Amino acid sequence: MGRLIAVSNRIPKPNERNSAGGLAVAVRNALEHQGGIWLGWSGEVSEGSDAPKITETRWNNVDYVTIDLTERDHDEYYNGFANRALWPLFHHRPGLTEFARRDMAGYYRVNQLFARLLTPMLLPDDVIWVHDYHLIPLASELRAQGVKNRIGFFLHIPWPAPELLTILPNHARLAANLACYDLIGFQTRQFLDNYLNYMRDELDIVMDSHGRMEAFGRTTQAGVFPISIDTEEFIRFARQPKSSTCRRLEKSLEDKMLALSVDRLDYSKGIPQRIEAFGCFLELYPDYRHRFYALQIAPTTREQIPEYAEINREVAEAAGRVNGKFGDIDWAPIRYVNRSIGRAALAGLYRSARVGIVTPLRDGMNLVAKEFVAAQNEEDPGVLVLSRFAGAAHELKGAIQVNPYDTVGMAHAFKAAFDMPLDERISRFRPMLQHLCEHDVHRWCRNFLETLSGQRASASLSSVA
Ligand code: ADQ
Repeated sequence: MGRLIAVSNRIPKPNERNSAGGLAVAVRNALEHQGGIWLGWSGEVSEGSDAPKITETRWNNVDYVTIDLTERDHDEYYNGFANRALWPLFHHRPGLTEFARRDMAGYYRVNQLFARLLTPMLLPDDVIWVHDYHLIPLASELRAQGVKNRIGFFLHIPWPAPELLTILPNHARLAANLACYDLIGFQTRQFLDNYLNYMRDELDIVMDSHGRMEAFGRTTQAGVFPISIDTEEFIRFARQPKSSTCRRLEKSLEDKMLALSVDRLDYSKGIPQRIEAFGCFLELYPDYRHRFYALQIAPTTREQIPEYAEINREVAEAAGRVNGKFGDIDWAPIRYVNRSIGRAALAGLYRSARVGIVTPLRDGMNLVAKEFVAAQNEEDPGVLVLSRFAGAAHELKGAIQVNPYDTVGMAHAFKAAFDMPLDERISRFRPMLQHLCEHDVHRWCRNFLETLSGQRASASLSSVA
């Protein structure tokens, strides 16, 4: 087998082992095993428009190649087309979608830059794996440079329903760009179906029973590859002696129950809606006053984008409103922490919580839901309240599933979660943990790469294969 070439918008630092998430660990393991290259943006923005600065670091059999973006590229490609057009639209928020032709041109320009940089580094039997919505056109740019290697793409976020995709002026070009890959991976069957329905209805291209289709003179294959976590590692983290953060939290809870939410501060995560649902819960069930704390951990992300400043304000206001209305001199229901927490400490916090509340309005997968389950104490597990619109809902059937737009429904679900007896908590938890032990991120990585390199006859077409 040839080398593996991974390409993603951001890449982890080569020696940053403990802080890297499951995805970074799994991709890095595969890279170290096969040897290869990981190419991505350095996270730095260079001033002026000189030739981009490229940095190469070799570490454990892998070349990490990063490139700085110019201010203009950063504005148009990253903040613009990727995060103000594709991200909101793919999360079904057309009202937040800002489409500018200038940004689209920047998006294609940066993809072309990545392709030009990568092409001379490639050997004929290298296998290329491209990640996420920032880089949809990369295969078509590589093909334009004459690259014949096998190229796979995994979309971490949802693929939208066809009628929403067609809002994008360049929808046909984008869908055709995707067809330049040999393998296209989606998180769920629903997102795959959205893509296939678009291809059938708009372009008259139909998939066979193996997930293959003939499109634009080549054969491409699509499948479902639900991403997961490094389950074993997370279980280990959660069983370690409690961190000082965790001890401080537990002390501050006194005898009250903890409902925990952990998200990036993003409008797709449903954070203000969830806080309002706690207000509704206290209105409907006043007996629960003084009996729990709802802790929301949500570090700011993408702060240069106006919609993210807005969500920051909305969350702070919602927390203030609910605390003002229902709080007392010695208790306030909502605790809001606007910063990130390390992975090992996070595992301990999940384990301290009676309820995990993961209620995105729309989410490709949501790894927090899986981490919460893996971190639980088998003898006394907490309850997961999970949005039906998270990709994870297709797998975690033991969760209490909710509609995050239904405030009253969520309030009832919080009550059911707080009240759930131990035997029911255990019977819901066990199959979920078993599923996560069998379907971890390493299996996800293997499945994708074996399908891409042709070692598996066909791609899986379901979330629970
Ligand atoms: P994200 O939208 O970033 O990822 P998610 O899957 O929930 O969302 O989280 C990714 C990682 O970030 C998790 O390991 C989690 O622990 C960590 N994280 C989130 N909030 C944190 C916080 N407050 N403090 C510390 N760590 C935090 C995108 C898609 C998802 C998809 C992933 C992977 O939007 O749907 O699950 O990619 O494919």
